[in-house]
Amino acid sequence: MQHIQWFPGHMTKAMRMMEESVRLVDGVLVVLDARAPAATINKKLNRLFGGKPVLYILNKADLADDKKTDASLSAFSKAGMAALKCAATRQGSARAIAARVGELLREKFAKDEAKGMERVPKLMVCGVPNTGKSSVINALGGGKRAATGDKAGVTRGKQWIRCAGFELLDTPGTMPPSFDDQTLARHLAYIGSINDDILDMSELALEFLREISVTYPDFLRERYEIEDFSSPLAMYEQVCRRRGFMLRGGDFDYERGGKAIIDDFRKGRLGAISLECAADYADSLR
Ligand SMILES: Nc1nc2c(ncn2[C@@H]2O[C@H](COP(=O)(O)OP(=O)(O)OP(=O)(O)O)[C@@H](O)[C@H]2O)c(=O)[nH]1
Ligand SMILES: [Mg+2]
Repeated sequence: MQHIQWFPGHMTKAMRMMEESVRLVDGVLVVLDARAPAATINKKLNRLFGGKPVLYILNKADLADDKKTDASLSAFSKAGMAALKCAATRQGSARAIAARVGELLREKFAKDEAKGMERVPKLMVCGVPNTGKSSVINALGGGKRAATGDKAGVTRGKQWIRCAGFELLDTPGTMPPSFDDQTLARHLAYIGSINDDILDMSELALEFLREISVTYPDFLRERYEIEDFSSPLAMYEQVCRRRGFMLRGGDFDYERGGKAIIDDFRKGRLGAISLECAADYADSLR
């Protein structure tokens, strides 16, 4: 099985930049993927925040299994970590985030106001690649302020974005330097947080089918008409058959099949799927 490891040089630089920038902000927004809240927590980053208030945003909730998202929120709450779910690309997310940020910073800003200081809150927005950091900023800023894209590594340098209620610092996605847990590493690969160029998509698709056939078999039955769940390869070949991914001579086109499976998941075409629940990783959220 492929061992997933990805920590390009620009991430070391980005971590250093965040460590320096955190002193300039009032709080931090950590954008997680609601489908993989444990995989998208970078505990190395948590240590950089130096006691500043942190709000965890379980983004892409529209693609996730809502029951599991709610169970994850309970786990965060139990761990004493402020968290909310949202879909940054949908209407209404900005208001919910702004309200929670207001609560989180209330004390600090009440003190400042008492001293006659009036200013807008400064927030650093961070998280692993592709979780929707720039999309959260665009939601809060009301317009396309920051570049977004459906692959890992769209944002490179840091960028301050001024909007009505906040000053926001967009940062490049950063990864933990090593993945102790390869199950979580694969979850990062499924959601597009790891550069696809370093991944073996066929192997990834096999692993994905192995997992999802246990947690959401009905979705596989519905979309690909899979009936034989005896092995990941049998499922894989049924996907190729169903989607017409065949080569001349009657061989399966595994390459196209693998990409299609992962892409169907990323776009939510299989259904609302969560890969894990934060409650199952309660001891390793911070
Ligand atoms: N369905 C759905 N898609 C989203 C949501 N938020 C962001 N996206 C999409 O996810 C992709 C990544 O979003 P970005 O905002 O670029 O993510 P990022 O975290 O800034 O990514 P990097 O800068 O590469 O680290 C884009 O295609 C967005 O349109 C969401 O809540 N729901
Ligand atoms: Mg970005």
